Amino acid sequence: MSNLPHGVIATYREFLPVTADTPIVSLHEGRTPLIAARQLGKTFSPSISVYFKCEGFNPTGSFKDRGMCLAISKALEKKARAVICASTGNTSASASAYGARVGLPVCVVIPEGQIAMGKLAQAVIHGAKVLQIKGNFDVALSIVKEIAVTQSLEIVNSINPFRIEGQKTAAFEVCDVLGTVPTYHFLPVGNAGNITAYWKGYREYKEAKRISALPKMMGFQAAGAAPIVLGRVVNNPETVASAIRIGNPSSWKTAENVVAESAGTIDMVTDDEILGAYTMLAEQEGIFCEPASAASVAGLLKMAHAGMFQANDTVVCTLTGHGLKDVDRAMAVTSRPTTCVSAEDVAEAIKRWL
Ligand code: AN7
Repeated sequence: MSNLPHGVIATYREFLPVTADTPIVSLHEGRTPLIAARQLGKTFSPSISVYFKCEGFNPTGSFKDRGMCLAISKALEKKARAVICASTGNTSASASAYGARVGLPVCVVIPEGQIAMGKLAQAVIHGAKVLQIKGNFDVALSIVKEIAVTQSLEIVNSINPFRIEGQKTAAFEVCDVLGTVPTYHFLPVGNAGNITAYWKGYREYKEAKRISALPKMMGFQAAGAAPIVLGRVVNNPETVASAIRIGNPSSWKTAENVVAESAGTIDMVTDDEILGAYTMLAEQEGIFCEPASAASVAGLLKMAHAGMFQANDTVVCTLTGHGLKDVDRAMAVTSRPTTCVSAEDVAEAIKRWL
């Protein structure tokens, strides 16, 4: 075993609220790749650098693991009897895995039929108590908030401040790997916890003099689920990006502050733009992310077309979750059906294809 610390708590301990008494849980989250774009960027400006922060490489396939390891560690420290969350899928997958790792019971409350099958499978296989409700994420979260109080359970949604603390480590990694700070940081926005976390991370790194500037934070909601952009709660949010089908984000006000402080923006992209970016990433960059993640890249393309970038800008897009979470969507968007041929016709089929 190498002596390098593994997991975000061990790596960034000095920036995190842990003590000698905190039992640390880790599944080796973090240190996800920052992959330079091959095509994207060149199409609209040869001199800007675009990178993808591939959070789908985390142990349960999404960025949630960074915050969940800390939230579960702190739940253990205070000897919680169980944890609970509402989820559009990834939070429940992550909570279920980290809970299983330490033997802490996990209950997840999810909108019935609205979460990607891979994520549901994760909660099930890790042994969580899965409660599906007829109602969307916002309804699930309000129920969870109530029950957490009446039944004294620990909430591990991003209203739990330890989630944000853990997630800010992604900003540290971006700076550590780039050796500087990006000009712009693009990411999808649902509850707005992650944009809040990145901004906290960048600010703390600047205070610690690890970086000397701050990026502009660029958050993108799906057009059918864009309460922050519209300035009002969306009662029936709708989007193909099921992870961000959220109508009343928990960190709404904080996200508005992030945008104001960083001179960034929160804007929206249509489902068509999201799916366009999703397939483009898969076909031209070799990166399979889930639809919600592609909202960051759809946002980048939207801003590029509006002429926002200047020479030598560095842009990071966070790809929040892995494409394998939602294979149904991948099969539904492709215009290339698979072909069935008899074994003896394979050679001929290849000749015709090339
Ligand atoms: C892939 O799992 O809210 O703006 O319950 O799974 O921090 O909410 C997921 C959110 C982006 C939005 N990309 O992040 C949940 C949940 C993916 C996500 C977001 C989510 P936030």
